[in-house]
Amino acid sequence: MKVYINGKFYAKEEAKISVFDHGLLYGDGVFEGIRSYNRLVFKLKEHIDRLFESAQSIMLDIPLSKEQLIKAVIQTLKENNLDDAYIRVVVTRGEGDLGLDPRKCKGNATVIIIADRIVLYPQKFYKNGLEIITVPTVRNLPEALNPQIKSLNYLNNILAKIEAINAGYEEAIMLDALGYVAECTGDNIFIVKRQQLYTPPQCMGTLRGITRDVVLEIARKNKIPVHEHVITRHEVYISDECFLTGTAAEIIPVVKVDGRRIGTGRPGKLTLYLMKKFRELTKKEGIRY
Ligand code: PXG
Repeated sequence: MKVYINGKFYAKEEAKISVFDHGLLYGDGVFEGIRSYNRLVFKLKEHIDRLFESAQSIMLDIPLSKEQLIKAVIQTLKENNLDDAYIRVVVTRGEGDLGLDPRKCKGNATVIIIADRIVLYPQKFYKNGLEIITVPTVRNLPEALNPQIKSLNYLNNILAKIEAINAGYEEAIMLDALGYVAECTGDNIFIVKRQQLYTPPQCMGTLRGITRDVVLEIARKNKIPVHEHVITRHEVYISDECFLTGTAAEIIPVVKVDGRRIGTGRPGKLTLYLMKKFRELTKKEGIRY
């Protein structure tokens, strides 16, 4: 494996950064998880745009232009000769001292690109659906740390993930501070009711997921009504279908929430249709390398 750090490639064992990097000391940085399918990078421009938006929000200067960063991602994929890859782009505040003050990070931000094989949920979950629960840890308040900033500070999600794992589940619903459904620890959530799609709006403590956007786009193209609307747990419990979206998970059906069977207890028709349409898109869209 070859890892990109600040313009150079290093073997995995040699790919190291300073212990004074504020990405490590404070989670002061931003990241993206991107995927390629058969040498096509899916939605690369969208991911790079979101990375720059996260950086803009935390006043972090990325020392490359968007075009340069796209080229660096492509170069990393070529160096690693992977047909299907999971790509992690990380930009940290860089090396500073032990204080919080980001002005002490005087050098450039650290840019890291890792391309690895994708680790998927077991296939049985796509076939039979996932069982999930709601956990006590609420999603970060937008007024405190806006979930739309894809920052290196993921403890909020990790705490929720720990609660899910402790209870014997793989994924969890996180509520916002008002008690509405926000999203899962690493995925957005959708429900289907009477052939219409519902997903929480971006302003309510959810990441504007790129897979979420793709699903909304597929639905609109195919005249499926979509609503970006607050959702309660009750509405999830009485939904006909439920599924999660994310770059790693793609679209994954949910068949049980907090012990309530969703719909028939099997992956729903509309969910399966969207999964098929999504797969078709990943086969033909993207930047080739
Ligand atoms: N919500 C959150 C909180 C996320 O972290 C998504 C939604 C889906 O967004 P995209 O753009 O990928 O459709 C994410 C995705 C993991 C993992 O291991 C997940 C994400 C990042 C890193 C790891 O599950 N983010």
